[in-house]
Amino acid sequence: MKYFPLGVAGHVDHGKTSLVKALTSIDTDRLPEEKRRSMSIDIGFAFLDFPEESLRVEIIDIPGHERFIKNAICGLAPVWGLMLVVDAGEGVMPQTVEHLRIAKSFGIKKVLLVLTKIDRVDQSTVELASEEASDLIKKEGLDLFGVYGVSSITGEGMEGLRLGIKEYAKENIRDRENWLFRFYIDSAFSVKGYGTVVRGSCVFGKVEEGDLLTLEPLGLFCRVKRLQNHGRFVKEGKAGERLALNIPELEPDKVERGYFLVKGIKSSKRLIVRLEGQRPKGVGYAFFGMREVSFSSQHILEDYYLLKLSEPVPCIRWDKGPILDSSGRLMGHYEVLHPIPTRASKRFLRENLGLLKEDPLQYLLLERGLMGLSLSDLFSFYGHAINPPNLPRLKDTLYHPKSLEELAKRVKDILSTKEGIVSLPELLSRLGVSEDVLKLALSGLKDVKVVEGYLLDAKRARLEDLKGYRELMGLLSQGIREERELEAYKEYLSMAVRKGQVYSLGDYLYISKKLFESYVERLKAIGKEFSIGEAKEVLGLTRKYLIPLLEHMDRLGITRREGERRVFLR
Ligand SMILES: Nc1nc2c(ncn2[C@@H]2O[C@H](COP(=O)(O)OP(=O)(O)O)[C@@H](O)[C@H]2O)c(=O)[nH]1
Ligand SMILES: [Mg+2]
Repeated sequence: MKYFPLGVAGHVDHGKTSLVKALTSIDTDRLPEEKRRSMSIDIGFAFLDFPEESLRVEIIDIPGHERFIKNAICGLAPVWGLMLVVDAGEGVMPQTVEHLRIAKSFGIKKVLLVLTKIDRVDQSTVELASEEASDLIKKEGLDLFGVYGVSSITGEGMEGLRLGIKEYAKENIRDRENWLFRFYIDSAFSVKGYGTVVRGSCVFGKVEEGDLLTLEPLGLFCRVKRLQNHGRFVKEGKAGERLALNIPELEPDKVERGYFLVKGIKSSKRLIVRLEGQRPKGVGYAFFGMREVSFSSQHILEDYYLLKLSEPVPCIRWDKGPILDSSGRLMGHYEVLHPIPTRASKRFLRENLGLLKEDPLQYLLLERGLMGLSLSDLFSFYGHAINPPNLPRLKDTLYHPKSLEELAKRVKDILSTKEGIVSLPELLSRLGVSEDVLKLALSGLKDVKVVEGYLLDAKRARLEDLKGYRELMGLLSQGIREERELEAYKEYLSMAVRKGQVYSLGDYLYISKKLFESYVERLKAIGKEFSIGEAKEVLGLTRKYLIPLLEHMDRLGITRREGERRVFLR
């Protein structure tokens, strides 16, 4: 089954609730006060099935009275389509315009226009209203899907509208099932035997029995026990669907309209946004889904602002919503560029705004620097998983190569002022990074090593300060050693070789420079040349060690082999 949330909006008394009832047989005015005043106060819910398409259109009936603009905003927050209802006899009225703008502010692009009460007026009046409303839609920068004239009393035009709704839903349905779960709560109550139930709209992703969710903005964890769609138990719910979730762990009085249930979307009290329309002076109010949050703003450049919110919101990139002033007047809308910024300095934001617009991944890597960018933050930013790019990485954290290069450079600078050796804990606290990040940054540098709690530049450091190094040199000054005997000193051995204090003779044999030189001296005592037998006698070495030693002397240009003898060259 696919779901398509459709908002039914328009001026008060233009026939929205009657139309929904005519289409679905559901009366969305359920409150006693709504019955008494025969006027919608709160949002109402119904559905229209198209079994042949496995499609359920989830209808939200929006109250039209100007006093209930905030309820109208809540009703339009989760929809993917707008059915704009205009009384054919009355034409466009203030809330016709207002609802259209609210829907647009949430990202609606195409509108299905319905002219109601055609039983009361003649054809030319219907056409006039149609033209007026169509012009409005275009003027507001929206597209018109189609115009449908209906009467909820006589049923005229209803079948055509039903088919229109089906086509409209198919055309505008969003593929959001595989996104991270986000749910807008519109009410919470307690049911005997079940405990807390929250009702609302699933706008992204999927949810199933047993899922662990986070209630925002409180940041509470809670588990879903059961789910219903319009009174019918279901195993899972998905994007576009209206759901009641049984969450026994939550107290119903903890939950307010507009709270979110999310899975994997992080909340933030700061957002980088583009603002369109008028900007409220001083404190402004923005709707994030059904939640109204006050904010102050700091200008970055052009239409771009940093919003500081009074409470955290779980946003993703490209989220949109309306902005109101303190008297509840619609001012314009925001569009989120960055839902979880960690850097807020004006200079950084100004310098990198272009990057944030064009290449958000590079921006995130730059912004996070040596903190790294976790995949969970990356997915939360977009609202869905993406293939992580090929970058330096520790487990699930990505790093900008440039940040690591800069770190490596800083380390080198520090090493150069410290004679090539610095205590690791001191270095880490000075740099404010973990050992793993440091090692990642230094992985390309052959000479820089971590040993015995020190970071050192093997070429420059006084290796004699290290206990292990002294032990190794002790072993190597006693005689030629095989590599397997030096297993415990691997790190030191490679440094000593690179520093030229130990020679590798090949065949996995090593000798200290000092011992090597003393062997050379002893051989020189024989004369200008010597035989292998003489060398064996003087040095007391087996052929296994002697031959590689002599060959190394040849390589260094100390001797030259002439048959069975060697001649000193210097
Ligand atoms: N004649 C006629 N009256 C209608 C029609 N649709 C709604 N009405 C009446 O218009 C009034 C307002 O309708 P309602 O559905 O509550 O409007 P809403 O405020 O937009 O939900 C009610 O008295 C309805 O009976 C229609 O198609 N024809
Ligand atoms: Mg109504």
